[in-house]
Amino acid sequence: MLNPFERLRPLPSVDSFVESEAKRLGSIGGKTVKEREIRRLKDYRDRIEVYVNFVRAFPRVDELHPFYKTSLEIASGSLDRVKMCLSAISRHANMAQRMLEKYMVMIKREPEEKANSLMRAGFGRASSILRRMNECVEWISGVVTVVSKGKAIDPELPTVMVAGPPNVGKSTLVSKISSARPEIANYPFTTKEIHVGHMDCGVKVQVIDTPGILDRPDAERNVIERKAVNALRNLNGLIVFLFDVSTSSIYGADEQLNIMREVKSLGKPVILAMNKIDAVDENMRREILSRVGDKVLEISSEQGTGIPELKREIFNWLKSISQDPSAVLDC
Ligand SMILES: Nc1nc2c(ncn2[C@@H]2O[C@H](COP(=O)(O)OP(=O)(O)OP(=O)(O)O)[C@@H](O)[C@H]2O)c(=O)[nH]1
Ligand SMILES: [Mg+2]
Repeated sequence: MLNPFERLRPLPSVDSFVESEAKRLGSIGGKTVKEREIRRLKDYRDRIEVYVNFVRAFPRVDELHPFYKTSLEIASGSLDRVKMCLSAISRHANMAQRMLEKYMVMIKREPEEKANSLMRAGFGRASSILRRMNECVEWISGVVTVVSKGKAIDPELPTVMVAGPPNVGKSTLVSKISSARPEIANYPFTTKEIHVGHMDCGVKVQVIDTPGILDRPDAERNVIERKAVNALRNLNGLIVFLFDVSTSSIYGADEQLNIMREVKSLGKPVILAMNKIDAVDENMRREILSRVGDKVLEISSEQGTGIPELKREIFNWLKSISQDPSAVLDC
């Protein structure tokens, strides 16, 4: 499945739409005056379809996969407002079209000398109806600009999600094990979007780079963190949780362990790995090892240490969920 918003394009604002249609009128002729004025209104009616088609092409909010539904909620701030605006656009576009049809009938019935003024009255009334939806048109166009650019994530593919606090080396790891090439930099929140790449383990595996998350309640999380939490909550798969155990780690063991607990509470399979083992802070390493309880890999995403073991764990997980384990080859 592709990003369901991928094909949507922002709408023209009503003002620019009306203005460009007004300019077109002069180029529309007809054999008689009546025919010309009717053709002008018909042209306008047909072009209003751009708004009707937009609403038709917009995925049904309640039928979206939870991951994409939440992406829309994060981008828009309110799914109710999305629904309200879609219905307002559809309603006003339809009303404007009906109004134009009414005037077309009137032009047909009335004497020819009234045709031009009726055309202008119809054009004006339909345009006023459209203007009432302009706030929604501009707002939803902004939302569409954001969501249409979202990476195409397939909720049905086997998925490995790399998660953890900011700056722990998630993007570095994703770029080592998959085709994704996310930006890597030595500051928190370098990754602001969900990125996706693939790895070939005989079967195609989707690898997701998530933004960092901080140790704080959901309600206090910023938009970037919410994108990560959305992927972790709403996509099914294996989570690779990274700790930064280097001497330059920004976060202490407590914060990192709290975030790990939150991620584990999602109830998905989790592989734990201490990253940056090449620049290890021994105290941090020992503290995390002793407090985690579970198996923890020791890796250096940058230098490749421990990556074969990590891939082996991914391979084992993949085999365990596969309907045809013999199709799973080394990752
Ligand atoms: N020494 C060492 N540095 C690493 C390792 N992995 C990543 N780094 C460095 O850590 C910094 C952060 O790396 P990123 O991969 O951008 O970290 P991230 O977790 O994706 O960061 P955000 O997207 O900001 O959350 C960069 O300067 C990397 O070069 C490692 O294994 N060892
Ligand atoms: Mg990153």
